[in-house]
Amino acid sequence: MSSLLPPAALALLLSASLAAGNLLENPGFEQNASRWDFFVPESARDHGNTFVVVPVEGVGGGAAARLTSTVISRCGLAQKNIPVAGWTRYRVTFWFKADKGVEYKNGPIVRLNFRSAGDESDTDYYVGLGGHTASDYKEVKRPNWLPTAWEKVEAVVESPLNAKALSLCFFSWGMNGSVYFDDLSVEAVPPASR
Ligand SMILES: [Ca+2]
Repeated sequence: MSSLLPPAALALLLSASLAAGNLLENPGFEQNASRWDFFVPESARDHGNTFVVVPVEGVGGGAAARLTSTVISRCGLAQKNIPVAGWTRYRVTFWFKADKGVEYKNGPIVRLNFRSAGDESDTDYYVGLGGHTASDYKEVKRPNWLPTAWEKVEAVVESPLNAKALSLCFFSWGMNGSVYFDDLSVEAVPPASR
């Protein structure tokens, strides 16, 4: 018994899935922590930061990621070295909520780091609540409050001309308490919709 597709059809499916759609793997934490790196900066190593996947609190009821700090701190969830094209617009999306009473200096921030071929330096974008985007995290607008129900955040950024790889980190940035992320996404914006 064989339900396998012929190789040509499989290749077509694979190229179609690479060309469009979400570039992140396990974007909704339904495969637990698979593919996600928990990043804690050196300066935050003793802040009691934790990452767990909670099974029932996600957008629409599935799993979600919970990041917890015990003081104002920074930590995040990363996927690295995703192949990308140059001079292309990418839409980054995430859903976020916080426990009531979370203390914060910054908020949820996703950092997109584009690496370029050759001697070009890296290009970073920082996206916060409301889709506020800046090239420095200090310039991302501090939110007036943190949502305690799921809120969708999205922004579109353009890759540098020579971009070849993208690394993303979804941060709890300058927060004390538990916050949640789910349904994370980065996808190329089709040129037709420019
Ligand atoms: Ca989920």
